Amino acid sequence: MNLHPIKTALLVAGLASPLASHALSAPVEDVANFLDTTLGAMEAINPMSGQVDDQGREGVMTYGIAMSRVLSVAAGDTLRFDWFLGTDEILAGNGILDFGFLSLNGALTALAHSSDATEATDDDNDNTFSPFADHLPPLGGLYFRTHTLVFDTAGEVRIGFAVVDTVDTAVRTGLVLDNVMLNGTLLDNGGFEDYAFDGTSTLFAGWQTLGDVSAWNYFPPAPEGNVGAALIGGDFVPPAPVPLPAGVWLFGSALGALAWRSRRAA
Ligand SMILES: [Ca+2]
Ligand SMILES: [Ca+2]
Repeated sequence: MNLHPIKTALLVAGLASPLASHALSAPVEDVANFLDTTLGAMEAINPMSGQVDDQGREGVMTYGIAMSRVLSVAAGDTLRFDWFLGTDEILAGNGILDFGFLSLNGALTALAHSSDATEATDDDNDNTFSPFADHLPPLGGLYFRTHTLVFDTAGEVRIGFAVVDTVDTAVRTGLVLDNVMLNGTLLDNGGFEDYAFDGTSTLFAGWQTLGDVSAWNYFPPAPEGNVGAALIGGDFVPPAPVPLPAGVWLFGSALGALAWRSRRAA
């Protein structure tokens, strides 16, 4: 009995898994599938759509990172979250715009793109440390913005967040989230704190993730507790070709979407 082919297959699958690696972003097609949206909907909010960068390269969407969860909401419920965008694209100076967005059952709302991040992270040399060279300037004294929305109808809602690289994946842009609340109450682990209970991380418990979602404990500080969730694209080294279909990145969004659709159809 020769087990070598099986071992090889498992190794390849492990390398391709974002849960195992935490170092990969996902093909943009998989971001669309994961959020139950379409490439067309994403392209509609792509700030590079129909444009080229400073080297004449097309502004196509390349790779992305996403997280989501399903909520049961009543009509009139209010969702709010704090978000922040940082990037190295301004420093890189290639004229490339990466972008971050919100998805509600596949309907997308742009949050910001890399040229919205226009303040140098350490321009006063006070050693405030961020992974990014530039970030959103403060608004009303706050680095994190608050986004609030009200649900018109009751039902299951998949809320999702993503950041997408355009043109290439060579330079980082990140969307940071924290303080996700429904009707003024923090969702269970809507604050992304890591209590590491019994050795099990609670960082992203209750959330589904696609690609390299990581802990944010840098400048500017998370508005709730000590940690936020960071969706950071770029710095991506394409892996060697693997014999797995693109759909392996999809983590179970289909069931929630189907349930929601059946309710809508009823
Ligand atoms: Ca980029
Ligand atoms: Ca937090």
